Amino acid sequence: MEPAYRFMARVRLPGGVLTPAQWLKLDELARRHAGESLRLTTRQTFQLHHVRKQALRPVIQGLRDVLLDTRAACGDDTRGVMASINPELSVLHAEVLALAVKASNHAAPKTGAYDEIWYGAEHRTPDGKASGTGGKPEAGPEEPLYGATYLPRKFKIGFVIPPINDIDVYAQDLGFIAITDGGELKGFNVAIGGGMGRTDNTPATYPRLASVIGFIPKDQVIAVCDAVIAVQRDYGDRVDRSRARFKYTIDDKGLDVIRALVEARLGYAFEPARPYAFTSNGDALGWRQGEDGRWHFTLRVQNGRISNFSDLALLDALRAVARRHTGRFRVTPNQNLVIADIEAADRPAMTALLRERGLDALNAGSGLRRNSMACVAFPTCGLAMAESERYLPALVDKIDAILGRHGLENEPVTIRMTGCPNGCARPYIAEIGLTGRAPGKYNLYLGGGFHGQRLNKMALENVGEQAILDYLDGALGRYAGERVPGEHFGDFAIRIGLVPEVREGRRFND
Ligand code: SRM
Ligand code: SF4
Repeated sequence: MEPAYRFMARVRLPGGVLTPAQWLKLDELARRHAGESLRLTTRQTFQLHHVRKQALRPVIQGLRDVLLDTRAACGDDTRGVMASINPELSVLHAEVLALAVKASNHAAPKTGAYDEIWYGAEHRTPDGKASGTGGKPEAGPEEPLYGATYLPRKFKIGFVIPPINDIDVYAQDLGFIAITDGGELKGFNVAIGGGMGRTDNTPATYPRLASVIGFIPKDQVIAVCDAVIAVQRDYGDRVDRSRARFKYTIDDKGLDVIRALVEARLGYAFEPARPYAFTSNGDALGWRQGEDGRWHFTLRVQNGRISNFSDLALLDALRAVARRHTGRFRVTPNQNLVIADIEAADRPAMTALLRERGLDALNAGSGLRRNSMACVAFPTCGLAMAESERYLPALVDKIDAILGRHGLENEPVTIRMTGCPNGCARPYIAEIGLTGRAPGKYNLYLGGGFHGQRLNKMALENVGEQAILDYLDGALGRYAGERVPGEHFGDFAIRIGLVPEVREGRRFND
């Protein structure tokens, strides 16, 4: 008898876009195999938790029925490729999404092992003998991008459309910042070397924001992916996994050296980066109209968790929406959901359905709650040291009371919590960041940039709830009284010296 092993399955969903039929299949698989729960992630996809080992094949084959898979969702390869949501920019979104899908398909490992293991597919050796059915396993062609050794570590790609930095482009190993002219996509500024993960009490590990190294025309995206990934494959640290991410390769060898290596592979130099501006990294909730006239409703999903809760049957409600919906869904990088591409004539019926099912009420809440995000942590994450998803809503209730006392309840402030220093909810670029140290204990960080442009800095180490609330009461009280018009809390925290500004990842632990 084998122990009842349980697994998490993560779907590959470039740009977070899916059809209602795909939603209904995910819903069915969640009900049958994953504890009646779906989890939207910070990289715009779905996780199914608590999947029994025997159910993994039915789950992965069920995904295949609706043209989904879990390829490269984990492992030392190119992970889920992100793309900005921005519902208002329909044409640009479609073009950038297509590039994100192309990059994801291009970078997914080409091995036949996935099909063999999960679909039971039979592979044939060059002399025509079957493998995977008791025959001698096929040696398999070498991976065109990954070679025999894959990458030293995970590698993350994202496409962003200014002015909304919803994907947190500076947290990507390789980020493409869309540059437009008169609404037409011209190309991308390329940003390299972003990442969040760190280890407590290990100063050699740190979060780092990606560096913008130049501009490329849009037809160069795949070539740039190949060149940058190859440089990390060949120069990344394969000895110390805690320093194997691309950000350390760049800092250890020097940005100019890495840029030159990438350019040598491309056979040309980057053009100078072109101007762009971001305004926020959050989602604009509620109804928006695209330039093609169709409507989009962005729904806040608390920490991405979709279950039938005691006060709201969210899984059932979204199944009802999927049954009615004729457009698409978009998972946002902030763990929210866009019910997208609704024809104007269908909007009244969708509005009524959202109200009837209690979904419209989910978008209420303070500016802090609307900009909050937590990683999964307990009970499923084996690396968690403290609660996150299950705790942040209660902590926000308490901070909301403080905000109310200071008249700040509508002020947008980003708060992100993780159950350990790995940073899965990108906490080191939040205005208020919390990372777990032990049950009930967190590091508190302040001073992150409102649109993801600046790292924050530790203000309190390894403290409990009351210390966090007391500190925030003082800091937010001063913010209410002393801020200059339009000043964000993160900027304020630095201006008045609550924490020093972190200009470089390497200085994060100073
Ligand atoms: Fe993550 C590992 C959950 C986005 C940095 N992450 C994990 C694992 C798989 C734990 C493990 O390795 O055993 C977590 C599964 C928990 C569970 O029970 O489901 C986990 N990460 C998540 C998700 C689900 C968080 C969420 O609440 O949404 C996100 C899934 C993304 C996806 O759909 O692909 C998630 N993880 C991120 C991000 C944010 C991002 O990519 O934009 C980061 C920071 C960015 C970065 O990579 O630097 C992130 N996860 C990590 C790390 C630290 C990597 C490092 O460089 O040190 C680990 C641990 C590791 O790789 O060793 C990790
Ligand atoms: Fe788990 Fe840590 Fe990632 Fe949270 S940040 S999901 S606790 S690995």
